[in-house]
Amino acid sequence: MSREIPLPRDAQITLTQHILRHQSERFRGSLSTLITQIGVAAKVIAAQVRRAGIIEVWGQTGEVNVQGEEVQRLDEIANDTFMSVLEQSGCVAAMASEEEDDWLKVPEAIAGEYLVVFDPLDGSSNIEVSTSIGTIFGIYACSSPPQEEREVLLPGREMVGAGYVIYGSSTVFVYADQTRVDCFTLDPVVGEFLLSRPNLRMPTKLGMISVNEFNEPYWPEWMGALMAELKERNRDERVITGRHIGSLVADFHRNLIKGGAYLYPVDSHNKRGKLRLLYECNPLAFISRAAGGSDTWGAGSVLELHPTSLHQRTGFAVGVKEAIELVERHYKREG
Ligand code: AHM
Ligand code: MG
Repeated sequence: MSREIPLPRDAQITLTQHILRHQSERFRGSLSTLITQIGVAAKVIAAQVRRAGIIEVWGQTGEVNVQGEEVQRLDEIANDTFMSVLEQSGCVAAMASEEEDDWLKVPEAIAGEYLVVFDPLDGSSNIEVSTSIGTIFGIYACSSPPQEEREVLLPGREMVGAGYVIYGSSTVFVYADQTRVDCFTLDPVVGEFLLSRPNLRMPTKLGMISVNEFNEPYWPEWMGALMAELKERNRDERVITGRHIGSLVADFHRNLIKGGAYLYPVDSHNKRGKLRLLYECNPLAFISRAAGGSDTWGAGSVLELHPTSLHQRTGFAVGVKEAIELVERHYKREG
C-alpha cells in the first residue's frame, strides 16, 4: 500500500518549489523558468558582494555610465551577470538596464517571450561601506520580440511581475505578481532561496519616513508642508521615525515590512526627479501596490506614466497608502 512521503519537520520551501507549486495560478510557461534564473543571477551577484573588499570589486573603473556617474566595478559585475543569465535563460526577448545606454535585443535563436528591465545594483554608493544594496527588476510579456525602442517603453501597469534582491545582512529575494508578494531568504549553507515571508502585506500604519532631508533647500513648497504635518504627529508621542539608508531598494524593503514611505520628489536640483521610472520606480510601485501599499509621482501612480525614454526620471513616493494619499493632497494643494 502506498503512503504519503512525510516532509521532514524542518522542511522549507525553495524558490523553485514555490514557483512550481503556484505555477498554474501565477506563472505562465517560461515565466517560472525566468524567475528561477533571476534567482540564479542573484546568487552569483550575492557571492561577489559578500567578497567585496577581498577580491578587487570595490572602487571605480574610471568609466562614466549613461547617468553621468562613475561606474563601480561591482555595478559592472552585477550588470554583466544579470544580462548573461537573462540572455541564456531562453525566456527573454529584450532587456533594458540602468547601466546600458540602449536597450538590448536577445539573438532570435535563443529569444523568449519576456522583456526585463532592471537596475543591476541599486544604491551603489553604499558598496564601499558594506551597507545594503540590491537588484531591482520588472517583467513584461511581449507578443513578438521588440524591434524598436518604443516597443520597450511600456507603462509600468503592463508588467506581469516585478521583484528585487537585497544583498544585506541576509540576501533576500522578493517577487510580486498583481495579487501577492513573497519573500525568500538565501540559506548560504544549502545555497537556496527559502520562502521566509509568504504573502507579505504592507502595514497600514505609517511608522517611518525615508527621505534625504538635506535636499530641503531644493524642495518644492508642498514637501516642506508635508514634512511639517508629519512631524506634528510626534508632538506628544513619537509615532513616526526617520530611516534613510540612501539605497532605495533597501529603504523600500524596510518600509514594506515595518510600514513606512520613501520620498524623492522633483526638486530644483533634480528638475525631472532623481529616480529612474523604468527600472527603479515602476517595479517598486508594482510591488507596493501588490502588497496593499501605494505610490505616486505627485498626482497619480508612476505605473500610469507612458515612458518616452529608457532612462527617464520621475518624482516618486512609495509605501503605506495613507502616506501616499497625504503626498498627493499636498502636491495638489501647492504643486
Ligand atoms: P543609484 O541607482 O545610482 O544607486 O541611484 C539611486 C539612489 C537610490 O538608491 C537612493 O535612494 C538615491 O539614489 C539617493 O540619492 P541621494 O544621494 O540624492 O539622496
Ligand atoms: Mg538605482
